[in-house]
Amino acid sequence: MGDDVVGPVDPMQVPRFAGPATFARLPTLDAVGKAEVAIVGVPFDSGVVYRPGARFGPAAIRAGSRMLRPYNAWTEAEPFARQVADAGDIACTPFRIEQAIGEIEQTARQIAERAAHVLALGGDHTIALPLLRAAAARFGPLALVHFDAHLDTWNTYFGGARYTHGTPFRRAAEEGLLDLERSVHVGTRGPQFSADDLRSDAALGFRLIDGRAIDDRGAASIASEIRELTGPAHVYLSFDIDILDPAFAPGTGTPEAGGWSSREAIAVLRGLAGVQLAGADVVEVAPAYDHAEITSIAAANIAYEVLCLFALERPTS
Ligand SMILES: [Mn+2]
Repeated sequence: MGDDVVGPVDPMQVPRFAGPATFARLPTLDAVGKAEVAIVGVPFDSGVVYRPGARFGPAAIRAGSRMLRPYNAWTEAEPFARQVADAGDIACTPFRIEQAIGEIEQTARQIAERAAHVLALGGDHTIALPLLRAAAARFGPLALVHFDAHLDTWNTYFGGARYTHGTPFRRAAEEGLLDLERSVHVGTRGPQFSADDLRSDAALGFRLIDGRAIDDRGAASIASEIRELTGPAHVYLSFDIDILDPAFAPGTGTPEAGGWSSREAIAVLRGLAGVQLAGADVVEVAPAYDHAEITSIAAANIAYEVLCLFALERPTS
């Protein structure tokens, strides 16, 4: 760790159940001024079509992150060796979705002035759109690697609602935020409205690695395909916790049976070492439906693996 890097609170000095309520008990962004990666909570859930409650996701994920340790023995990443800091929560209105989207984008842009990368903790999946806007403003169109039970490229809900947690990636595609030749949905499963859902998603240009691939060919093959697809492009990684089976993530807004285990998801993420990660989010943790912190601990560990990918990214030359 560099001399000027401030790491997590030492668990040999302060017990893990004490100390600051930041992610992994890291310093705040205000305390350190600048960071390689800023973690920010986005407590917004007004875009959900089923169970609300992801506004409490950031606090739950932070609570689930208290056991994280600074060395990933399986990828040899040291995610906190460069400065990682907790930027707190973005204040956004729960009443008007389009206003909230603007507030999230604006605050994400402000945080990006003090951090090379932003990792957001949701919040429902609506937040990916303003986060992508902010990231694309800096990095250009992004290769999207989207882990989710759902496509999230539906067009509208309820007579024309365009900004919801089921539509962010159609809006992002329309706005030119994505490199659609290098973007992929991973883990998709569950019933669709019709075959048109898949056809219209493919017509936008997304690749699909559906949920069965984990059984048919395994984590290493999935990770390899994602690495080949994204190549040297800047990647935005969006991780909806509902890619996990409800047994591994009961605390979420739109659960679907038959999902991945947390072990499988972590294996795929570890296989992505070397992708050029620009930004990321972990979304849809709704702790009111959780039990014994199952979902929030899984989400915290997913966020940790994403931080390891930032630490392992190819050096920019
Ligand atoms: Mn989603």
